[in-house]
Amino acid sequence: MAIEKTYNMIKPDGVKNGHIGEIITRIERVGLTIERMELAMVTPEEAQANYAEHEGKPFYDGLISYITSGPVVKMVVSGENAVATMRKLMGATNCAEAAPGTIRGDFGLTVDENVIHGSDSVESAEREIGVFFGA
Ligand code: D4T
Repeated sequence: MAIEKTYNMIKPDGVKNGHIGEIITRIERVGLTIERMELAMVTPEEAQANYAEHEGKPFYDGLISYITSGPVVKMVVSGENAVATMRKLMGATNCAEAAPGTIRGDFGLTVDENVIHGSDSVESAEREIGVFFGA
């Protein structure tokens, strides 16, 4: 199994509601490595680049204003199978459907404020790390 890198981001609701520590604990506990980490605001340019695939959808404008509404924690996480492992830890996109024990299942209630982002493939991770940390 190859070592992968993935991009994760604790979203504004996760930061505002005080879940940074517990989320980081879960990532470390499973054996993944946090390689880079920064508390920052997402700029409108970064938000548009990250969510280009959703432009035109009914939830797009709300998504951009939410993700730029307060500080986030940007992370590069690495380890064996890091992309799939992080998505397993995060749970389903909609917190209302995410299983108990997952980050979204435990710390969120809705799809529009869903606590954490994680890349869906190694290719997306490379692109997103470029968007949020530079080349
Ligand atoms: P992210 O990208 O935030 O990790 O989420 P996912 O990869 O799990 O889910 P996604 O790309 O389908 O959605 C991106 C982002 O949009 C929000 N969203 C999504 C929303 O507000 N309303 C919706 O109906 C959907 C489908 C939540 C995550």
